Amino acid sequence: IKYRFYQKANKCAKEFQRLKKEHADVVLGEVTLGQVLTGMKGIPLLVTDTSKLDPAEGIRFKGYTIPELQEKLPKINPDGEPIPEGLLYLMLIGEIPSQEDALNLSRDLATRAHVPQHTFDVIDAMPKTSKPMTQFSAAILSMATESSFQKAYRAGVNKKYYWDATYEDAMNLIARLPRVAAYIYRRQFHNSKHIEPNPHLDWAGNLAHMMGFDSEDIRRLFRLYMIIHADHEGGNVSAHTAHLVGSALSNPYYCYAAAMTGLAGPLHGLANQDVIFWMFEMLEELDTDTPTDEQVAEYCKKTLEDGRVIPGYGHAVLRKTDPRFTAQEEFANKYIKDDKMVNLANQLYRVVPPILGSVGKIKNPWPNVDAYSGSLLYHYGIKEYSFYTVMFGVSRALGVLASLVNDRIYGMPIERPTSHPLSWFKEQAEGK
Ligand code: AMX
Repeated sequence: IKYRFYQKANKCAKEFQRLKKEHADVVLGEVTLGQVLTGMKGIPLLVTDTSKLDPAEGIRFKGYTIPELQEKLPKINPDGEPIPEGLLYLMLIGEIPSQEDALNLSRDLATRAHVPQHTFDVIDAMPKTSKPMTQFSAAILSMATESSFQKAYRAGVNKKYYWDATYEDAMNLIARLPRVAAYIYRRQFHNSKHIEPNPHLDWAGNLAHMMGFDSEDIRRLFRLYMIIHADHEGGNVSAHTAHLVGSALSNPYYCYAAAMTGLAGPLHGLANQDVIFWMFEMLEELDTDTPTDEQVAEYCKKTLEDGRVIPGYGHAVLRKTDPRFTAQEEFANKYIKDDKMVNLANQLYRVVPPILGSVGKIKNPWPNVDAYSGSLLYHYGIKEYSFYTVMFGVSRALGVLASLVNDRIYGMPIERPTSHPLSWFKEQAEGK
């Protein structure tokens, strides 16, 4: 797999270097003050090959939509969802893998899954009051002791081989994350009664197993979950953070720990916890499990009046319903009958968009991935929602770390945009 990756990526690396040399003066567009003051939205600044996000259509991974991936990627169970290892292969190599390729990658990850004891010690040393995402980020950072990249750099390896050690770190880290996540889950919510990995299970199935869930239904959900959260092009906070930190040649463990502290923000990955928290808050305040549309609408308006966001709705790029939301909605329609939280997620989809649309300033009133994921996990018995963002973090490693290996094989330089005091921008807009 590594050799196949090298053959494909090396061609792109040469293209990257050629474009840099021959076309550095090409103008890509102009930057408005509005873009600077609204989080650099829409400025084409990053090279990311794993996936591309279209505002209307949503995400494509190497050109494939989510429904196409569900159809084409290899499955273990023909009635189930594809295994995420197939998506990792696609993002690394650019081709839909055969069943054998996906299973080989799965086995490769299983052989890399050993987590060092000191990582468990670091987790155990933290108070149980520390958030699961705090424990997750610290655990990832603690594994930097194992970094091949750090060792290679110290040994003076030529920079044209940095990608090789980065690849090793990326694959080792991806392989270990399910064990680390499940350890945090069992420590926090199951009295530290840990469950050893089963080397015969796939990556997502093993995460479910180590968390204590062994049904085929949950494996199906986890495989879908791990695929839809795996990547969202390069500009989102977690992906961009890993890329930025990596541009200083920090090792992949540092990069991904930093990315996870970004994912832990409520406007990004923490929204998947906030949604379910807010839904329960609503049911409690309305004192019913089956509120009317009018009651839900009133509650949403109150949330806005209180100066809070409606979690799970809106997006910095998307301008339509997120296809990751739709994939989960279809999953629920197929496999779940009459569940309180799933019903409420469906009801919110009816009620929230017109309310957000009427506010005026909100560019996208439609739901994102986080509006549904918590309801599904809750339905299948994973009720500890302070853990949900950790699951997002396990999945996001697939795309972000595949991109990081690309960054090193392309020979990407240190990232260093220019900043100015506010007065400079004022002068540009209004003169002295
Ligand atoms: N509820 C209330 N207000 C919202 C809103 C929502 N769901 N979405 C956007 N707005 C507000 C913004 O806060 C902003 O207000 P301001 O001008 O007073 O600062 C205004 O509308 C314009 O924002 P925007 O250009 O439409 O969105 P953005 O790119 O600034 O922010 C996002 C995007 C996702 C942070 C925002 O929609 C939001 O806060 N949503 C709720 C949190 C959420 O679901 N996050 C998860 C996103 C997906 C992910 O990363 N997992």
